[in-house]
Amino acid sequence: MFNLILFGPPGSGKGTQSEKLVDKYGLLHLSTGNLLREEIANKTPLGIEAKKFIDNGQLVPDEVVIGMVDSYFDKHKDAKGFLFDGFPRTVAQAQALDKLLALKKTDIASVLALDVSEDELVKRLLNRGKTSGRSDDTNDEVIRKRFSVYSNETSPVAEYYKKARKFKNIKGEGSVEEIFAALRQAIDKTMANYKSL
Ligand code: B4P
Repeated sequence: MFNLILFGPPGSGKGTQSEKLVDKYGLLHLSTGNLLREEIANKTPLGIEAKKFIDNGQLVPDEVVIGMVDSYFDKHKDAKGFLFDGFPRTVAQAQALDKLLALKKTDIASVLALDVSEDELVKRLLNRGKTSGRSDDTNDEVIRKRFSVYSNETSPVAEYYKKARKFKNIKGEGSVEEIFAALRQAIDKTMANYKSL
């Protein structure tokens, strides 16, 4: 298997680039944000619980997210690799992911982090909020809260993968195609040197 993580703050373009990357590399797209929004749309108990956190700009509790990822793995046993989008968002999630992948005798090949300035992120999210109907994108205060959660709870995940020498920064500003090209270049290089477990 070949597994990648697309990392970055809210609105950095993880969802946008993931769609293109899964097409190009034949990986399965695992977006915890999308999975949570599906649960919310279906009004499942998990979705009803998760909505309270998402509407406040907070992270959904680790055990909920990890359980959801675990059952996604169960449903996709034949995947040749995963592209993790928006997961892991805490160090506890990163440790749980390592354990789940070890059970599958695989690991993370690389973490690609999209760098975008905060001003640009706010602009993108408010813009998306006009059409997406996403409650977490329309309120300036909730957006600011998401950034503070990112810096307190999610940025330590970058350190976790830097220690494992798997972390790579990618310029996340420019056209979607320019960023896609930079990601492809980094992934092709990783693939050429990657030794699976
Ligand atoms: P996510 O669904 O992961 O979404 P995101 O971080 O808001 O956005 P993303 O980076 O994917 O941006 P996109 O491509 O859409 O999370 C939502 C919420 O779910 C979280 O806040 C949290 O509460 C919860 N959650 C999810 N995962 C969790 C976890 N593991 N643990 C706990 N809680 C979790 O791009 C944004 C906008 O920019 C779009 O409108 C796009 O068109 C535009 N854009 C993209 N690229 C651009 C470019 N190059 N130039 C200009 N605009 C661009």
